[in-house]
Amino acid sequence: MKSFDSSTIDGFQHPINTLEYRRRCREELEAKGALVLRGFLTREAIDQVVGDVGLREDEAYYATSTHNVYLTPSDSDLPPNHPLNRQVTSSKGLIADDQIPSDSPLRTVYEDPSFRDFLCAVLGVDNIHPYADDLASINVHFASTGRELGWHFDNSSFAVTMLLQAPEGGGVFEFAPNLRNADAGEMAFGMVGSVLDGDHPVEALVFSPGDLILFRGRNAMHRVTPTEGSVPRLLAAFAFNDRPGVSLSESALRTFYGRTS
Ligand SMILES: O=C(O)CCC(=O)C(=O)O
Ligand SMILES: [Fe+2]
Repeated sequence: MKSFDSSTIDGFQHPINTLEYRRRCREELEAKGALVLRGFLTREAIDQVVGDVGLREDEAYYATSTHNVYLTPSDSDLPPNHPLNRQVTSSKGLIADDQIPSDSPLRTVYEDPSFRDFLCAVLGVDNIHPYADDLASINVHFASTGRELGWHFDNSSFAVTMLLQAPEGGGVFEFAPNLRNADAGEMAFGMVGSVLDGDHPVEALVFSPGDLILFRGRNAMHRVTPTEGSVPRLLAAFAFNDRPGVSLSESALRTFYGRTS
């Protein structure tokens, strides 16, 4: 397994092997539901990644684009303005793990044992594992002008992402923290409705290329506003599973990637 060196992760600003740094990160994630580690990837590594994957935008897959906030089917027994029936648009595209070069710094980071230990310590989990399929582990999201990611809750309990390229305008990550307790079965229809109506306060997380973001999106409703200008927003998403050897189901692969291998 590869191990990171100073050309990939800025270990001076982010001493991920130290207990003290891990504790600070964990406290901040617990307090805010989000943690932004500024300048985590070195400039050199960002340039290499953007150079590699920026060229593959025409290979990006664009999944069907409307969904409710819960990413569940709508319910025709309920009125059209019920949160289960209110549709938002997601128009970003993505490339899958098998389209990312084998020597990409994204892989160096993803596969690094110290990075995984750091994530486990900060997220408070025993172990994390890559997906067993060829598509899900590392993805790069593309949002060219006008493209966005609509309001939603994540299915997974945590997300690990890294901004690679910022657009000239828009592309803002907005969230409404602690909207519900998903494990207690809360749907928070009232508050979800007011976020969709623009009546509930939301926060914006501002991040720059190279920043690593840890986010708990199961209970925090969030979205990315439409990109403005000619520079696409590029974001890497690192996906992990709590058990080894798990693949996304065939139907999930078809939904997210339009193919199964
Ligand atoms: O693009 C982002 O910053 C967030 C992505 C996200 O929320 C998701 O993929 O579920
Ligand atoms: Fe999300």
